[in-house]
Amino acid sequence: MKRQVTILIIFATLALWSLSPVVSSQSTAHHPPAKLNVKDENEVDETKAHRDERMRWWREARFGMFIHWGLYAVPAGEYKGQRSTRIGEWIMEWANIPRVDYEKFAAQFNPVKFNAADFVRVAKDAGMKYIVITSKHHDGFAIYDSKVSSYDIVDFTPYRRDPIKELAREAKKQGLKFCFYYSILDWHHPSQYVDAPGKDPTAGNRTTKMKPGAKAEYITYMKAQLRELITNYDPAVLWFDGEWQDWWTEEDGQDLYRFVRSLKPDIIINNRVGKGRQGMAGLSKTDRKYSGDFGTPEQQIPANGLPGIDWESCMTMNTTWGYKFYDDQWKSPQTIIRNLIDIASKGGNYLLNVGPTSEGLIPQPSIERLAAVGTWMRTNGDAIYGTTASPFTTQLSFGRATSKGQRVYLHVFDWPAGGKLQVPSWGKAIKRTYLMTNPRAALKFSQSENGLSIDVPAAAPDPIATVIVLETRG
Ligand code: JFZ
Repeated sequence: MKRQVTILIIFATLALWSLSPVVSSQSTAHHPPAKLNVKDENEVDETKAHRDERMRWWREARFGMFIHWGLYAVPAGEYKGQRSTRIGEWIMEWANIPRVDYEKFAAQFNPVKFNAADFVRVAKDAGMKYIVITSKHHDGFAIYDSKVSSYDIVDFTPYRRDPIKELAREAKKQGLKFCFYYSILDWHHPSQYVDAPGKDPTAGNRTTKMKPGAKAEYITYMKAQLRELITNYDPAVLWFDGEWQDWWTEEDGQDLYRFVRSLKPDIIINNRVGKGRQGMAGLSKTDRKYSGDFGTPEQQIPANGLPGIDWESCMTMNTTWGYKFYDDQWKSPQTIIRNLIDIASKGGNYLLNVGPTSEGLIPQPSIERLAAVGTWMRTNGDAIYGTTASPFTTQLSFGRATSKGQRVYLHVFDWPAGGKLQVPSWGKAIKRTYLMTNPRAALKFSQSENGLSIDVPAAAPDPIATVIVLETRG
């Protein structure tokens, strides 16, 4: 025992020691690392230029793939004959499944059809620039090889392999950023239990209670897993979730944020690491400074963008994140493509979800929709990647706009009858205008104080969204 304590102390000292140079190289010379991510202009240890540099790839990317994959793919939305309109990855909660019973799904989690190269190819062909996959969801099950838990894919399933290792390698190989989701809420960890009427204490619940004295041990466990994730897979983003527990504080969030950045200084972390999130609208509250680099609207798009605020809307293609075999309420390709445009026109990113099966396949309706987005993006990607929000002060009646350098991109949803597109003025003179598909054929236009009138073809070249490029005079 005494020996274990000594060894622990040695390890802790080594760990702290090994961290310190990373932390200090991250912070500017005169600020102590403790102020990392205290986003007060007077206190930041990171200059605006440094932060812009850290966020650059993410801001340019605009479009990523969310993957919710875990044991919940086995019941796939049905338990003992019971189905629900609720989300699939919450089945341990809505079907009130005790830990010992939920664990049994692991015996059937055998994704032999999983192919990392195919997964990444599907994302890449859709025009996505990054992938965020659930390393551990609320159910506590690690989909990667964790050495600090046996509740993981290698130790607990017949698959006995680590699919995440392959996925991370493939993403790098194909030029996509690889990122992790990680849940703070944990329905399987012994530190937490459910205290709710009619609920099994070991089932899932929206909130858990923390056993007295167990929180430090749980945080140590989380940090050990996060250290594995960062050391072994080198993620570009950590996407936390499940932070709404009353036992999780903003101070805990700031500590966790610092910990993650100390392991990888240029990593990007969402606002669900702390307590800043304003409900499902997801942006950070403004009453004080909160931890996290970007806001996380969920299943919604903010009515207006917020200049200077980074955010990412995450959305499903049907109504669930984790696979449900009977959910057939699929959004149309048009809705998905227009959501991507709408989000970009407001200065945000779009994180679009797929929920693979327990065999390791992305559902065919998702594949088809992603292919349609890819077709649109191959022609029009320039009007999305690296763009910033619409320069217009009001929303355009016919669609949306994005901008980049000397160009404004009009995304026309509702094609005008009569061959003329009327565009409000925003104070810049237009040099030239053309369809994205045909840069050499200039469109005729006239400009006055009231705005711009462009001569366009009679019929919409692309009924989903036709991009018209405006070249401005600066
Ligand atoms: C969260 C997760 O719970 C969900 O499973 C999914 O991962 C999504 C991306 O993020 O969404 C929430 C967050 C909070 C609640 C419900 C869903 N809530 O408080 O009821």
